[in-house]
Amino acid sequence: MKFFRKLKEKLFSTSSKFNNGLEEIVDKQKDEIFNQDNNENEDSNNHISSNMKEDLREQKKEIETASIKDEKRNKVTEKQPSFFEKNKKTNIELDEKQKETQEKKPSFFKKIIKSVEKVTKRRKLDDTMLTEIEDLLISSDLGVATSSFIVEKIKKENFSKELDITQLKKLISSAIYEIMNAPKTITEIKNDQLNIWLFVGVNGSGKTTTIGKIAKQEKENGNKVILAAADTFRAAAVEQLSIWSERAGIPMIKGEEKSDPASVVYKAIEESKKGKYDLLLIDTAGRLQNKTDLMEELEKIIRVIKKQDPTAPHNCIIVLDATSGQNVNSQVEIFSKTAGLTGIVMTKLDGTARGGVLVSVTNKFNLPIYRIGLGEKIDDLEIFDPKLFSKVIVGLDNDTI
Ligand SMILES: Nc1nc2c(ncn2[C@@H]2O[C@H](COP(=O)(O)OP(=O)(O)OP(=O)(O)O)[C@@H](O)[C@H]2O)c(=O)[nH]1
Ligand SMILES: [Mg+2]
Repeated sequence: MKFFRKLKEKLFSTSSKFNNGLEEIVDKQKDEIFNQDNNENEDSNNHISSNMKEDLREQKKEIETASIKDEKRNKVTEKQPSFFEKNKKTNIELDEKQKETQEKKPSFFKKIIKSVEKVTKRRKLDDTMLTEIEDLLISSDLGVATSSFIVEKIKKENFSKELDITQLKKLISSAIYEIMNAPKTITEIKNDQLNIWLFVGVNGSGKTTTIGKIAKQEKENGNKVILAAADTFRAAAVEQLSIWSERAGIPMIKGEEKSDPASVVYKAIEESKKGKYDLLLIDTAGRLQNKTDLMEELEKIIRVIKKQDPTAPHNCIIVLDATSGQNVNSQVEIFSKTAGLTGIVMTKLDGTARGGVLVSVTNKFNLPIYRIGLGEKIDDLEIFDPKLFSKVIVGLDNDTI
């Protein structure tokens, strides 16, 4: 599937971190097995089942027996000159046998090495391994609560089982899917009315870019779309939105520089109604969630919207930058209180190893992920697919699960 490939490529940084981390965790088994072999009497707090140990001992014995046989054959061969003189026929037979053994040797050893590798790349799920998985999840920005939820879930049904890397990935993936799959969607566009969507978030999270991308998508869906440049804070912000409006071929309403953003919103709603638009996308200035004056300005914008349509804004979408990691949690918390969020767009999932933050924020706030941003171009905005996401993030292929 084309989209799976794109998602895999764009989420490479996050998924390769997971992949390498999980491989390291399962691979630890290897070192432990050889340590165990070197020190039979040491306390066996090393996650190897007795069956696996037995297998390895047998394989080791086979290798030893094979090399003893080889040694014996070599000794016979060394003695051969005088022996061969007496019986040339036996000499030829022995030569052939030795050749045969040498030819067989590589595949024999290869087989053993392969089976050793296969056995060593499984690990018994115990508390140590669970802690290592939890640490990896936390370091991949899933947050402490979500990571421990996932680990508890895996522990419940799989404790003491011997797991290989794919099994482990599948368990984590299905736990992530469970979190991401709750049926949550943002408010659909209603016919025969102006739908007002407000975009909020901290500075530089990707609001303006996301609005440009959504405008194009919704225009292609057959909606009559208009933009409002309610970021009057910076002159460049209006200019930036107008570039997107041109790119998407969509009109834009703006106000005077440094004018009250609420007044721009008022004007935009009036004109959108007059022009019988289906969808008004409002761009706002980036504001840090801890700046109370700016949060009050946002409240004023919402009051103005509600005066013109008490059911609006029909969606209030927070745009979050995935590279901010766990900081997005406090952003969602505070913007939720001020603006009553209905959905999330997570941008910059491309090129960051912090994609796990999407799982954490969904688990914590139960808000729908409306779209994900996978790049700076107009088409780099995708519908969020929890099934694909949960596979890609742990490095599974599409045909697994
Ligand atoms: N790689 C990548 N970059 C993105 C994405 N979305 C936005 N950006 C970039 O992030 C930077 C900030 O984007 P803006 O759209 O200006 O962010 P903003 O939230 O409007 O910023 P302010 O208006 O200053 O608060 C720009 O350089 C965008 O090109 C994304 O999904 N991936
Ligand atoms: Mg902006």
